[in-house]
Amino acid sequence: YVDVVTLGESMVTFVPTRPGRLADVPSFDRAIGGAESNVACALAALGHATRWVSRVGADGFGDHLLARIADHGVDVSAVHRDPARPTGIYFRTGADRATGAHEVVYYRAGSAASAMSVADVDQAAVRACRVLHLSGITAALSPQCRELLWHLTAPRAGGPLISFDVNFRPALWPERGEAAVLLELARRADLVFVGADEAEDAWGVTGGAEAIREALPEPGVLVVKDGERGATAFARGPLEGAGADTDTVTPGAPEPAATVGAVTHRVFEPAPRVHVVSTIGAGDAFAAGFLSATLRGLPVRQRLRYGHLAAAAALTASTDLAAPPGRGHADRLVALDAPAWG
Ligand code: KDG
Repeated sequence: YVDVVTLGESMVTFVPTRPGRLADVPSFDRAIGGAESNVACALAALGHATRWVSRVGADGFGDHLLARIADHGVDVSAVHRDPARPTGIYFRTGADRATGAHEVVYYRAGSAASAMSVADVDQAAVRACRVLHLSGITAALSPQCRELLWHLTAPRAGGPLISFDVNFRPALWPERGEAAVLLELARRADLVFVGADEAEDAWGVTGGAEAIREALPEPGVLVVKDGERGATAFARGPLEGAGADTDTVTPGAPEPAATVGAVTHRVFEPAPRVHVVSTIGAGDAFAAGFLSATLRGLPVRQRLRYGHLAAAAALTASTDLAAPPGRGHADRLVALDAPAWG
């Protein structure tokens, strides 16, 4: 039994040794990427027992991923090796100075992880935890991966809390169709992370956090991230730790039937200002920080602050995965009052 299980594809990541376009750069450094294993590694660094469930090829890149992720203290014993399919890889540039954008090229079609399925994944290994963290990337990998997500998020009584990061990756949805799938998966989760930009790109929802909550009233906790501005959490009570430092919301629109009578708390927490080196991996770090504070029963505002601190560590590193601040240090920072926050 562990605190958190994350499930999803990881890839060996190649990052150029110098700035420039993929067309021009002469050489690459090898690193690791994969949204869900990034979350697992950051949670392990924050002191939680964590397992990552996936498939990798029976190749050198699979060996590398398993060894590096295990080095972070994550249990990889439920990862299956596939002798017939390769480990996914991807290449990306650093952030473009003018636009902040990255060039990203995936080589993952037909990968070992894209063959994850209900039959292949050890269901006991996935469910023996307090939180199961999933993301929308898996839904884009293959029909059987999507089926696996439907299975894991099916209406349930008991079992782990389901955490879902929408993680809309347009390059993985060439035939579109993401809107309905990602919305339905988010509706089935207990805790959802979504960027305001993602909600607009995937669902056409504009109007910020309130509009997203209206489109997505089901999850007990919804976190809307608004880049450098900050993040808003909506938490429907009674929620452990949702206590005194939240603002009670009386929504303009009536609450849906399932939540009539329940109080919704809304908390906005500005993000600290940092010098951004690369945004890749920041969302994963944020999810890990928020989940860590949730597991510890901290108030919602401190969960957001933990998310921001972990994200700040990722934003100031060039790799997808960066070590979050140590727990003792982070505990002191999240307990500080203004002006440190906002
Ligand atoms: O969130 C960071 C991830 O996007 C990166 O590590 C690679 O998992 C990845 C993906 O599918 O884009």
